[in-house]
Amino acid sequence: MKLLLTIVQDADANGLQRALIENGFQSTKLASTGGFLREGNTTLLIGLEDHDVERAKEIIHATCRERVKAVTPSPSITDMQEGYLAMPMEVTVGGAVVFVLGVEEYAKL
Ligand code: 2BA
Repeated sequence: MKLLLTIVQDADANGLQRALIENGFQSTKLASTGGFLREGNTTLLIGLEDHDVERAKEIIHATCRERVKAVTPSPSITDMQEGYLAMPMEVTVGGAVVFVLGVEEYAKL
């Protein structure tokens, strides 16, 4: 058995959960925050059989879109004192970041 720890953008989360249910996969949705953008994102825990991993990854890939986000880094105090202006930059986020973890045991107690 495997656990797909799947980080997606909030805008894709409901559609992905719906697509997973339609294809017979269970998932648990957690609110999370990205370390770089410090914006909310969504982490889905998806427990499945080994032979279903590729099918689930296809569903994730088909559902989650890449988006370009504009970010303006917060200047440090030194930067502000020296009059530097923070330059906006663009980062491409998503579609999804997926960690495939081995599951030692799955129990409902
Ligand atoms: P964030 O950490 O908020 O990162 C958002 C996007 O910013 C990333 O998109 C990436 O394109 C960019 N980025 C991240 N760190 C950067 C840096 N040091 N310099 C320039 N750009 C940077 P994704 O790669 O699609 O990641 C989306 C979210 O997935 C991340 O949100 C984070 O919550 C999670 N994630 C990605 N890689 C991870 C990892 N190795 N471990 C844990 N979480 C991860």
